[in-house]
Amino acid sequence: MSARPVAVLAGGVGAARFLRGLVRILPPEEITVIGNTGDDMWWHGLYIAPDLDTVIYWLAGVADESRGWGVRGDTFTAQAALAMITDRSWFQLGDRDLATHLYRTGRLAAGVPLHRVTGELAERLGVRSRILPMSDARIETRLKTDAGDLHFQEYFVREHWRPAVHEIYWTGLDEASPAPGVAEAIEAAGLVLIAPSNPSISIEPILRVPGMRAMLRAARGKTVAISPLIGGRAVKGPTVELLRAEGVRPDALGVAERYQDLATGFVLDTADAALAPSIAAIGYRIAVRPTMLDDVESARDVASTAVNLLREPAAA
Ligand code: FO1
Repeated sequence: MSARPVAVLAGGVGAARFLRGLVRILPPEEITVIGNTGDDMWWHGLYIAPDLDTVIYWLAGVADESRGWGVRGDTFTAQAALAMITDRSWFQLGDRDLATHLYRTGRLAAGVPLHRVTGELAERLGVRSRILPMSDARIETRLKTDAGDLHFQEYFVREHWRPAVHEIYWTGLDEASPAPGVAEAIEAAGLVLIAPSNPSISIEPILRVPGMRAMLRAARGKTVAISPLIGGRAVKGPTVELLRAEGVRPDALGVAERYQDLATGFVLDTADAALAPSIAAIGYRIAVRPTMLDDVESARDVASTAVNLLREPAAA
């Protein structure tokens, strides 16, 4: 089975780190990223699309890789001036990052759909892979928590994901459909990858877009998921807390069970090797290897493991 072209379901930083490896082992032009837009937010009248921007900045080589989001070396002059005017300044916008938000907001106001604006931004920054939003519709991830009903960014950034979460839900799904190009990318793919993103808050929104789960179920035989947990812990962010809030086992087996109708391959971290038999028992082919993505080399290794997993003849 040829792995090309490849479609990747992606959230933010974890997916970006993985993609940085994938584009080094496959022609970037043969990769389509289907990105989460549930984190998106109107902020100071600007439309912010954090996961799409994070993937674009990392693939363009301009990301602030230590912070994970935003542009390397960015300044925050406008942000400091805003903080003098309003206390709604807990979500920091760098000056170079602002250019992205100003451009996108202007294009959306001119009636250009999000998938086209995202393509323009990716192309202008020299990204050769195709970056698609999961949908052009306005979909919002929200959480019912001890601190109230919060937008994802209020939970994640303003409240530093401290409040206990009782329910995760989405607005805008009813009238949503996959963005143009998404169905074709999944259909044409020789391989679909579920990036090591937060299953509850980055991958789940993509799956909830009407029609998406059915398309991905049909693609199950060519789909590989990379575990977002190492030794039962996330590299960063509320992955475990949110799996618990959903009543899902907060470990790699819980993630494998969650994806079992969508994927047939699973890349598992060596720290979780003991879970391999249970994951194989629910129908997966498994590769066990270190999945930390803290540098390009390890990202390349994880990416090639995922790309090759279904190509090897099934173990006797
Ligand atoms: N994350 C933060 O923790 N603090 C911020 O001030 C912040 C600003 C920000 C601006 C643009 C952008 O694209 C992302 C930003 N993020 C920030 C990350 C954002 O919360 C993402 O949604 C998460 O990385 C989850 O994907």
